[in-house]
Amino acid sequence: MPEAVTHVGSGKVRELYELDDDRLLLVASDRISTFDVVLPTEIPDKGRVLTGLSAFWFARTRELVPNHLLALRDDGRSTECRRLEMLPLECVVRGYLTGSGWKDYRATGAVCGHVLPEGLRDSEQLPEPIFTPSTKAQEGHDENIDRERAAEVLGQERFDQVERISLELYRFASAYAAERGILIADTKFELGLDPDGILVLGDEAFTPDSSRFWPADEYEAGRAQPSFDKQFVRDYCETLGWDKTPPGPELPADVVAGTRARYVEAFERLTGIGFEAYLADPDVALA
Ligand code: Q0N
Repeated sequence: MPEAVTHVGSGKVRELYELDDDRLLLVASDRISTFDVVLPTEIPDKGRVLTGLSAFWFARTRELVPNHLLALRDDGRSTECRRLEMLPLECVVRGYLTGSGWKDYRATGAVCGHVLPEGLRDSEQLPEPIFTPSTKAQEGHDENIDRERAAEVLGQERFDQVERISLELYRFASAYAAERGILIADTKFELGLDPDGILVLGDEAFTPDSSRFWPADEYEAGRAQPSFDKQFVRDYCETLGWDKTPPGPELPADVVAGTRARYVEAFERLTGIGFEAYLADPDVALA
């Protein structure tokens, strides 16, 4: 008998349900988006890879900051979470200059109020990682906001704490991943408050959907980097002359298989756990 659940939200590729007053169920689907469009073809096990990776990072960062994870379900794609009061901004950390950070830098020389050295190139590593929060847009792209605005929204003390924790999380995970051949160019977290006002990490963490993963052995500043996970999909889409507006194209079997293999490879490299072992018992990600 399935439990009664109320759907409380959805992202492009994940769903959130209410379990009771204190707990939510976060379910990661196998859907994939590219150029901000969800494609009609799924990548088998993608949701399990992302859920397992996120659980792995939650287990390893709990000393830095508590997180919302209560339990991993046997399906490997669903997590029971503590219900939080989410902060009204996205916590973004950038270690490399790409995406909207690169765009803002080229236009203004700064990103979210961080004035950067002159002459940085596309995808270049920053002298230090920077905290670059953004607003949560209902639809469309999140908008970068400067630190003054973010401090107004959160209050200075909470802002300082959120920035410090975000940078600590990024430094920890990016160093760990780099040793395993994956550069985490940037990443996005969602933080919330528990009923005692303690800051808690929610959502997913350090997955390829919430971060840009780049293959370290192909890294070269001065050009756009290949994506560790989505490059086959992007390359295939580019061959079609698709205008990148919905609906997106179906993916052929070889692109699906190659992409699934990249997700599994990211999981295995970062966690050191065989993906089959994760499927047999998801709790190995927490050990
Ligand atoms: C929550 N979102 C953001 C997942 C992400 N632990 C929590 N408590 C209360 N609210 C949320 C969480 C979490 N995580 C986070 N929305 C609500 C966007 N969602 C979209 C659906 O997938």
